[in-house]
Amino acid sequence: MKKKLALLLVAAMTVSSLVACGNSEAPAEEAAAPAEEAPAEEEAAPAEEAPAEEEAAPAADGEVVTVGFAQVGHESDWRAANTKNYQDTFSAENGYELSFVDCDNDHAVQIETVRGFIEQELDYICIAPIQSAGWDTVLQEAQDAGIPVLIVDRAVDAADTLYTTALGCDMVAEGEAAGNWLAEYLDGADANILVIEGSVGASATLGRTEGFNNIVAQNSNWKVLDSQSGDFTQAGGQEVMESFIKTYGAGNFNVVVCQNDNEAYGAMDAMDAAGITYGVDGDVQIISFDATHDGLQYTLDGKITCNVECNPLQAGFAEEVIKKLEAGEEVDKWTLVEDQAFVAPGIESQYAVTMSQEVLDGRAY
Ligand code: GYE
Repeated sequence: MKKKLALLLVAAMTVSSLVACGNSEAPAEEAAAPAEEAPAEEEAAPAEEAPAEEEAAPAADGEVVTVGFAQVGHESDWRAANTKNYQDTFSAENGYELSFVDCDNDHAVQIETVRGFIEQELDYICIAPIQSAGWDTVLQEAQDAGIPVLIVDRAVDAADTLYTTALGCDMVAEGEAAGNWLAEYLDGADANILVIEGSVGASATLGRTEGFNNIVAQNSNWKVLDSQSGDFTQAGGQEVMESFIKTYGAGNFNVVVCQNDNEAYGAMDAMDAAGITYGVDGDVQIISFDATHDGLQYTLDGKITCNVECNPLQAGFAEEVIKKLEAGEEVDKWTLVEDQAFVAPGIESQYAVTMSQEVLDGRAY
């Protein structure tokens, strides 16, 4: 069932508008042609490096397994680590042909990308959904074509009968972890909170917002003054924070929740420019999500007081599912990628690990 010829054709085609680089928001192309990108050719594996053992090969028959990955985009450090992890895992050396497409945060492009994968009759399709809504039709198409679909990182609203498996972090639990830590830290003190949300309609945004709001509801002296999307980017975080500062004024808020590290960097720049102090010794406590290496450096430095992890190294989970399917085994409908929260040095928390240089040194992304 492996479509080698189709793959060769795919390899010859490149839709350059989708080979995104830099942080510019490319205008949405009308969802025209299916968006294929040439599978990343591994720097030709040296001949002497023969594949280790037969049973290590993912395909039972020794054939290359073709995998399409419709990735969200390149909005954050988290995303870059996630992309690299997929490219490293689904490599030629490991017996895969990966068709990777950066969908540049455009839902229509992502749908057409999946349609392209279906047309190419790839063996497996991984989708990191930009938004959770709007998936029923194309998932049905994949199912009709008999191609297993893995929903990765973010979730979809569609019935779980429309895809094979889903994997990722529990975003609601992440939001609740942030809220629980804040309640413990403030110990009854008032909170005037500004929230910089992630991309509109993304399950990561919806879940973190819902989870945090669950804890807000338990604290009558907490007030969420405003909640706006920073699109998971540094520029977005900075822009939203600048407008918050204009609207609410320094001194009128003491907590800023950024739904990812890149937004936190932008928010810190905006507060620096406005002369607002933040961090454990400042007037404003910053909560962030992702806990990437740089985000955790800021946590170690006491600038981001609490950073809730979401582990981007998820490709191994996807590969495990694919290996099981190749072997004709049953797979779980849902795989949880576990995470934990981190707090600045000097803070003890039942909800989070106190940051240290050692923790930072062990961070691979
Ligand atoms: O938090 C953010 C990225 O879906 C969990 O997407 C992911 C989020 C992550 O852009 O940095």
